[in-house]
Amino acid sequence: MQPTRRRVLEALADGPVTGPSLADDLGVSRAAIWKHVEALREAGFAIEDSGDGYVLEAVPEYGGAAIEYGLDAAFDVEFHDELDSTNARARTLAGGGAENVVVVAAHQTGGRGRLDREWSSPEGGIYASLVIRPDVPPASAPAYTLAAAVAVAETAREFGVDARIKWPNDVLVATEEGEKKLCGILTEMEGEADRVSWVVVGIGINVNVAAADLPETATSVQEQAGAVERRAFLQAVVERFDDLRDDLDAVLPAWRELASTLGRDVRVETPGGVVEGIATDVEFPGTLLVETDDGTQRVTTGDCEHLRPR
Ligand code: BT5
Repeated sequence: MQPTRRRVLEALADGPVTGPSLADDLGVSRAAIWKHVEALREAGFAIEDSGDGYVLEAVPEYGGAAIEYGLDAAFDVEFHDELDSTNARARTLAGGGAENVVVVAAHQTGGRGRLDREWSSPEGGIYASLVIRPDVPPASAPAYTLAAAVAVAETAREFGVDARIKWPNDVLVATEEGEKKLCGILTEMEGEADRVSWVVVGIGINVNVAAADLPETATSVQEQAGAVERRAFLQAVVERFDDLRDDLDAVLPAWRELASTLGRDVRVETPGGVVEGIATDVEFPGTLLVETDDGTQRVTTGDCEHLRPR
């Protein structure tokens, strides 16, 4: 958000405040204040003009300004009502040098999972891609996928959903019909041999979406706990991710706490073949340890299936 607009909004939240006094405080014209107020109203902020001045009555449920308002993380928000894929847009921004931006779309027309699978992206869900430029070797990049899974699972739990993480990138909920997927994460990156240039962490979360509008294997926050404020949900995810990206040592312990995969019989389809056994642990940056008949195998990438219900 443009800095003056942010300051106007903050002043209105502490209001009532009159246009002239706000203009004085911020060192801008009264006309400029009026323009900011109108723009904020257009973005959905309810701003009343009481006898004593302007006051902020309500913040919109979602939208770029709404997400930025009160966000306690070093990210700018780029919001679109519609995009083919927030990851595609984020990659373009990253290629142009952007950093610490979160691209958000109200819905996607070409949302993608791993291996170019489709990601169903109806209105009501959260579709967000974070662009970061961490000073780490490319081998560390998977840690950001795990960090995002932790951020989403912890947030979902705060909002009343019994969410757990399936290695490496799914947030699931155990239901009577088996485990159902609440969120998927798609991390993409570009880098040199020894240093990452950029990482895009794409997060799709089924929030205020009816189960009927999702694949059969999916569930939503709405289905599990009722509709929630997407703005607050996404803010919590971005804030937690922001903390973890600066403290990668904290990722694995938090991930283990929330993992549904550890201790389970798993079948992992890797590019090098199928690995079956008991998942015993994860190692930095996100390697799964599987105890097989032939000893411990370390799996860095693949599709993991939980073989038996917990
Ligand atoms: C993922 O892939 O789980 C990563 C999904 C990442 C989506 C986000 S949305 C914002 C950003 N922009 C994008 O274009 N992508 C990212 P994968 O592990 O390959 O799982 C894909 C599979 O999940 C599909 O083949 C379906 O079976 C299933 N699926 C599709 N849409 C779903 C949904 N909305 N909820 C749950 N499962 C879904």
